Amino acid sequence: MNLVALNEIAERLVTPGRGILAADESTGTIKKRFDAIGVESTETSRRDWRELLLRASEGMRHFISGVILYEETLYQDGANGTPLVELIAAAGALPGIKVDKGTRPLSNFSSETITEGLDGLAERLARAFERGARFAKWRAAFTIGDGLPTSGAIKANAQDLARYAAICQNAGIVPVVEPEVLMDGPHDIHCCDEVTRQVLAAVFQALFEQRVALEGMVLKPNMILCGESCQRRPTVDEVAHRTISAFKAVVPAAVPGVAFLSGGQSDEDATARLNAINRRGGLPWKMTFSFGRALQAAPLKTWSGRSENTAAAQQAFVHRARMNSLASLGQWTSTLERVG
Ligand code: 5MM
Repeated sequence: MNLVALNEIAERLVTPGRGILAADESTGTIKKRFDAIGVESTETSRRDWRELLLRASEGMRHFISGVILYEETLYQDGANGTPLVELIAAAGALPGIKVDKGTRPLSNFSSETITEGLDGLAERLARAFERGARFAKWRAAFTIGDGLPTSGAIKANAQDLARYAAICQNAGIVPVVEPEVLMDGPHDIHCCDEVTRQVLAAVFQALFEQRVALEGMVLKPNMILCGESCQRRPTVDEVAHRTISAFKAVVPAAVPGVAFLSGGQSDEDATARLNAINRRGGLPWKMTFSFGRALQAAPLKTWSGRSENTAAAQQAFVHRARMNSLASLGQWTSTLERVG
C-alpha cells in the first residue's frame, strides 16, 4: 500500500473550498429523480444529464474536488465521443466510483439492511483504476426506530465497510466510507446523536481491526439532525454543535477529512449547517460536502430534460457548488443565495 499517494488523494478530495459531487445514483434511484421531472431514464438521458454537470466548467474547476460516478458513467463517452472521465480530469477534479451493489435485507433482522458488493471487488477496482478512478464509495444505511438499529446490524455493516476500505487501499484507491443514519422518522436530534456515535464508533473499530490506514480515507457521514417528521426542529447552531461534539468523541484525528452527505435536507439547510460547522473552526479534520441531492435538485428541475435549458441548469449547479464551497470555508451567508 502506498500510503503517501493515498493520503495525497484524500487530502485533495477535502481541499478547503472544494467538495465532492455525488452523481452515482444507481439505475433505480436516477429513474425516481427523472420520473419527478417527467424524463424517461435511458442510457442516453442519464449520459446527457451527467455530461451537462461535468461540462459546467466554472463550477467544476473552482469548487469540485471529485465526482462519484455510477459504473455506467465511468465507462461512458459524452455526446461527442469524449470519455466522461476526461471531462472530470480536464477540470482538475478526481473521478471516483461507487462500488457497492446497494442494500439488501439482512438475514434474521426483520427490517434492517446490509450493503452488498464485496464479491469480485478487487478486480472491479483494478479496472476502475485503469480507467482513471482514484477513489471509491460504499454506503451502508441505518434506520432509527423502535430498538433500531440493532448492534448486530451495526456490526455487520461496519465490518463490510472496513473490508471494502482495506480492499480499496490495496488497489491504490482511496475509500470514501459512508455510514448513513437516515433522516426517515419522527426521532429527535438526541436520538440521531446517540445512534450516529454508536455507528461511527463501530465503523472505526472495524477499520482499526482491518488495518485500514485512516490517513488514506475520507469519511462521508450524516450530520446530527432530527428525523424529518420530528416536531422540534433544531437550530443551525445546535446541529453544528452536536455534530462537532459527536465527531470529536468518535472520529480519530488521523482522518484527513469529513465530506457530509445531504440526506434529504433542503439545499439551503445543508449549506447553512455545513457553514456553521466550519465557522466554529479549530477542528482536526477538513469539513466539506459530498452532496447528491443538495447539489443536483435545483439544476435537475431547471433542466427537465430539455436541451434549451442546459445553460440555465449549469448556472444553477454552479451556484449550489459555489454556495457549498463558501460553506466549506465558513464564509457563506444567506444573502449570497440571492445575489447569484
Ligand atoms: C447519489 O446517490 C448515491 C447513490 O444512491 P443509491 O445507491 O441509493 O442510488 C448516494 O449514495 C449518495 O451518494 C449519498 O446518499 C449522498 O447523497 P445525498 O443526496 O444524500 O447528498
